[in-house]
Amino acid sequence: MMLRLVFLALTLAVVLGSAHSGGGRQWREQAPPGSRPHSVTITEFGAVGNGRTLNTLPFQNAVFYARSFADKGGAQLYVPKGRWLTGSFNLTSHLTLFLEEGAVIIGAKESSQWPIVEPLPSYGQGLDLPGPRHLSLINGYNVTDVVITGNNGVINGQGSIWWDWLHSHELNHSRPHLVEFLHSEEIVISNLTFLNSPAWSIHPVYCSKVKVHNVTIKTSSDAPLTDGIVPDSSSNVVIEDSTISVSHDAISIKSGWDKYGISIGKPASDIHISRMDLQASSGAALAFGSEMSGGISDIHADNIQIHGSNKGISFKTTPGRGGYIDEVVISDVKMDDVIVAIEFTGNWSSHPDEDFDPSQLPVIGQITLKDMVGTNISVAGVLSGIDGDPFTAICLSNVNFLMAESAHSSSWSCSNVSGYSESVFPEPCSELHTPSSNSSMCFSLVSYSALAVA
Ligand SMILES: *[C@@H]1O[C@H](CO)[C@@H](O)[C@H](O)[C@H]1NC(C)=O
Ligand SMILES: *[C@@H]1O[C@H](CO)[C@@H](O)[C@H](O)[C@H]1NC(C)=O
Ligand SMILES: *[C@@H]1O[C@H](CO)[C@@H](O)[C@H](O)[C@H]1NC(C)=O
Ligand SMILES: *[C@@H]1O[C@H](CO)[C@@H](O)[C@H](O)[C@H]1NC(C)=O
Ligand SMILES: *[C@@H]1O[C@H](CO)[C@@H](O)[C@H](O)[C@H]1NC(C)=O
Ligand SMILES: *[C@@H]1O[C@H](CO)[C@@H](O)[C@H](O)[C@H]1NC(C)=O
Ligand SMILES: *[C@@H]1O[C@H](CO)[C@@H](O)[C@H](O)[C@H]1NC(C)=O
Ligand SMILES: *[C@@H]1O[C@H](CO)[C@@H](O)[C@H](O)[C@H]1NC(C)=O
Ligand SMILES: CC(=O)N[C@H]1CO[C@H](CO)[C@@H](O)[C@@H]1O
Repeated sequence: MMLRLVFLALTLAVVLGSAHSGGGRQWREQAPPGSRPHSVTITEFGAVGNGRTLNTLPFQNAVFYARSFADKGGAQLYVPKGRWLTGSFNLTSHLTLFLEEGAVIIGAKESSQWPIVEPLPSYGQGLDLPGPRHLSLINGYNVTDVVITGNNGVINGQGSIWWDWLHSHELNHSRPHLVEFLHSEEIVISNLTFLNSPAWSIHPVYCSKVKVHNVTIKTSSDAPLTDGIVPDSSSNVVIEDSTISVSHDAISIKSGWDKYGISIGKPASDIHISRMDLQASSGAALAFGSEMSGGISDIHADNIQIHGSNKGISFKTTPGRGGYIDEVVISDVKMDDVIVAIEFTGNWSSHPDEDFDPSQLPVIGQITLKDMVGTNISVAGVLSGIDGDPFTAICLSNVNFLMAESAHSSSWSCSNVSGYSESVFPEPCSELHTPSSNSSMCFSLVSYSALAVA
C-alpha cells in the first residue's frame, strides 16, 4: 500500500501537467472485460470494507492514480469482497471498475458526502427542487471507454434516507442518482446489481455508445420517483438482458424539460432495448418523456416482459414541452397484471417553472406497437392526445389482451389521436380503425396475414 501512496504523490504533478496540455486523445475500441493492462485494488489506497469506514478519499485517489494509465491502455480498479461505504466519486477515461462477488459499494448516509453541482442545462433545475442538485454516487464527466462491471457485485444507494427527506421536505437540493455519465462515450455497464438508488439508478445524459447489459436494478416499492435506466439526450444506446423492478418508471427515455430542453435541443435517438424483465409498481415499465423537449426518435424495443405494473408502455407529454416522439417500434411484449397496458397522454402537466410557452406543442406520431399479449389487464389503452395537436400514425398490430375480471376493467378510450390497427383484441377505439386508414401510414409495420399471426 505504501508503494502505491508514494507513487500516487509522485504522479500527481505528472497527471496534472498532462491534463493541462490538452490535445485530442485517440479514439479507441472499448476494452474487452479483463483486458486492461494495469490493475489496482481499492485497499491499496487505504479503503476498509467493514461497512462503517468512509472510503470516499480512497475511491477518489484510486481513480486519480488510474488516470496515469489512461494513455497506456487504461486500468482496472478492483473492489474485492466487502462492504465499501463511500460518498460521491468520479471516474476517468479508459477505466474498468470491477466489483468482485460479495463486493458492495454503499452510498454514505450524510448528504454532505454528495456534493452540490449545477443542474443539467436541458432541465434548468433539479428534479425535486429548483436550483442545483446533489452529485450522483458514481460519475463520469466527459469520459470515454469506461466499464463498470463485476462478478455480480452490488451498488447500494441506501436511498431510504433520501426518500424520507423528500417526504418530510427536509431536502435542500434534488436527490442524487446512483450512476451518471455526462458528455461521455463508449460506456459499458454489466454483470452488477443496483439497489435502492436515491432517485434514478443509471442515467447517461448527452452520451453516445452506451451499453447496459445483464444488470439487476431494484428499489423498494414505496420509494418515490425512483426510475431504473434513463437514457437522456443520448444516442446509440443498447439496453439488454436485464431485470428492473422499481416503484416509478423502469426504463424512461427522456430529452430535457420545456424551454431548457428545447434550447439545448439534444434528442434521445438510436436506442435499442431487448430481452428485459420490467416491473414498475406505481409508474410505467417502459416510458417516453414526460421530459422530451429535445425529441425522441428511432427507438426499438423487443422481447419485453412486463408484470405487476401500474402502466405497461407510456408516452407522456404536455403543451409547452415542444419536441417530438416518432419512429418508435415496440414488439414482442408480454404483460401480466398491469392496470393500464398502453397509455398516451398529452396532459402530463409538470413544468420546471411557470414561465413555459404553451404554444410549444409536442409532435407525437409514427409509433408502432405490435405482437403483444397480456393477461389480467385492467384497461387496454388510454390514448389522449392534445386538443388541436392530435397524436397521429399510432399503429397497433397483433395485440391480444385478456382483461381482468374486475368491474372496473374497460378496454380503450381515445381522444385526439388517429392511427391504424389490425388484429387487436379487445376491439380498439374507432380512432384507430377509420375506413380510410391503412398500414402504409405506420412506421415499420409489415402487414400480417392472419396465418402469420398464430
Ligand atoms: C459478464 O459475465 C459473463 C459471464 O461470466 C462474461 O462472459 C462477460 O464477459 C462479463 N462481462 C463483463 C463486462 O465482464
Ligand atoms: C467530480 O465531478 C464534479 C462535476 O462533474 C465536480 O464538481 C467534482 O469536484 C468532482 N470531484 C472530484 C473529487 O474530482
Ligand atoms: C472533454 O475532453 C476532451 C478530450 O477528451 C477535452 O478536449 C475537453 O476540453 C474536455 N472538456 C471539458 C469541459 O472538460
Ligand atoms: C451475468 O452476470 C453474472 C454475474 O453478475 C454472471 O454470473 C452471468 O454469467 C452473466 N450472464 C451473462 C449472460 O453474461
Ligand atoms: C438542509 O439544510 C439544513 C440547514 O443547513 C440542515 O440542517 C439539514 O441537515 C439539511 N438537510 C439535508 C437533507 O441535507
Ligand atoms: C391482477 O393484477 C392486479 C394488479 O394489476 C393484481 O392486484 C391481482 O392480484 C391480479 N389478479 C390475478 C388473478 O392475478
Ligand atoms: C389536464 O389535467 C388537468 C389536471 O391535471 C385538468 O384540470 C385539465 O382539464 C386536463 N386537460 C385536458 C385537456 O384534459
Ligand atoms: C392507404 O392510405 C393512403 C393514405 O394514407 C392512401 O394514399 C393509399 O392509397 C391507401 N392504400 C390502400 C391500399 O388503401
Ligand atoms: C380537435 C379535437 O378533436 N379535439 C378533441 C380533443 O379531445 C377532447 C376530449 O375528448 C374533445 O372535446 C375535443 O373535441
